[in-house]
Amino acid sequence: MPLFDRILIANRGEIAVRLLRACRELGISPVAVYSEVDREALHVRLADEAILLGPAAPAESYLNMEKVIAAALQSGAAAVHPGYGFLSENAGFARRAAAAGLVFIGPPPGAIDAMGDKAAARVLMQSSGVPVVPGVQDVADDKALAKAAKDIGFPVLVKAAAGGGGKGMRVVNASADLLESAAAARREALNAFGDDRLILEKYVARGRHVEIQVLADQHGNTVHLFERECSVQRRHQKIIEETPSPLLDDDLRSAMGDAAVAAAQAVGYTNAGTVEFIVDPDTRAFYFLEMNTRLQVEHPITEAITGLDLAQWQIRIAAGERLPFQQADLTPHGHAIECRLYAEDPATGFLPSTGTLLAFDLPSGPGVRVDSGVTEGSEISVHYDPLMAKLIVHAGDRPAALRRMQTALSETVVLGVTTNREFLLDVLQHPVFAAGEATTRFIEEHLPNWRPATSVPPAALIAAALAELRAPASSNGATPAADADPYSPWARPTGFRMGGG
Ligand code: MV4
Repeated sequence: MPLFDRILIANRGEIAVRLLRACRELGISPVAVYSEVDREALHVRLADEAILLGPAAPAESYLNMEKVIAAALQSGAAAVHPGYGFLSENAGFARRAAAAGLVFIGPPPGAIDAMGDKAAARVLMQSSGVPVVPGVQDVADDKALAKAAKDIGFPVLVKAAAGGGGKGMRVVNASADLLESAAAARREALNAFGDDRLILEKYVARGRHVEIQVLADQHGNTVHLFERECSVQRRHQKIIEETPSPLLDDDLRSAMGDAAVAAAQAVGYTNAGTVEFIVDPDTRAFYFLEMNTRLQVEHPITEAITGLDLAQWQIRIAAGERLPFQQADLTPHGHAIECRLYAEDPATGFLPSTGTLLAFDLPSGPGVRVDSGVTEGSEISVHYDPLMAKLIVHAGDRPAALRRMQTALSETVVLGVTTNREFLLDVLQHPVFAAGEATTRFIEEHLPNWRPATSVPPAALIAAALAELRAPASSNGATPAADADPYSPWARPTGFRMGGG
């Protein structure tokens, strides 16, 4: 008996492909959805059935709850997996899916809501014994704000209570800037979330961003699957993630793991989730930042060191299965690193780079995994996230994993769009990163205004060269005529090529 007969994958790109594979391996028929610009996309080709949602704009396709639920019902799917982004952390969508008789493959809507409100989450975490950054969550007026900031001590961080992932966040270094920054943050938060409440926290500068993966079934079993270090980010976009974190020892790992499990249990969490912490490398104190109530982009490195398929476990848990292991049964193995290959141009300040993929050669070999949503010929458009592929390596220890990633990136060839490949190689080779000491300020402090060492020829030139290579205009001996040598094995109809001998 399969867990579900059919599952609708409400996403696109590499994560849709990843989830389609999980369905197949569980004997479940995967159904894709797509927008008008994704008709030829890989996730559409790999699905059993694909349903058109509408125009490219997310609001008219992947973000449209009504259309996604209608597609699920039309296909006869029993469950819907939201992937990451889009509808994945939308409690309203989880409720509407359930009301339509669909299993939402994710946490209960109440847990999404509880973690979505950063002010309420801070209070709940504190009362659950999970350390939070010194700060306040209810500042009635400017006077109370000024007093709170003075008590906390500068620098402070102003965050939108309804925000997350760094949206609506502002560092304030001195009291003179406080009220202006707070007012700007309020406007931004009101605009983006329709909610202008703020929280104020001590800013842990040069901290380490370490997150803990949790997994909880619907029978009261919650475990953690160790940490991922994600300190290397550019404008809150993660670039490189690794596990184990070079900063943690077994005691700190265990304490953070326990705190993450407590955080999950405090909101009645089930399914896969991630508890984000900031760690002060000087004191080794750790503080809860937020919980991401979805499968994350960087989940494959956890799969590498645990040997568990997180996407499959999400489906099993949603179907009501019990986790067959306890915390004591889990041991991490080796070291895993992920690099995100983005279609973006370092020369324009990392703006998305669009175009047709003229060549797309991906690495392989022992301990190398590639999760990609595109192939040669794919169009990289402005409509969606510019993540093209994730390169994941696994090796016995960190130095071996670093060399394996450098090899994988060296094998990677992308023509037609500009990528961050060279930037990734330079981060890996930087002595601070190589020493395992990169903080959340690594890029701004060590690679500001980065430029590639070599320039890439224009796409038109590459296209012309590739066209010539693949379909030569004049015969140059590269493809000899079949009758040139009647004794050539290539001309024989029953030769070794036919597999007959
Ligand atoms: C912080 C912090 C330091 N101190 N909060 C960033 C995303 C969101 N999840 C919370 N984030 C942070 N919150 C306090 N009190 C550091 C980060 C942070 C960060 C900040 C600036 C630039 C890059 C960063 C990368 C990861 C985390």
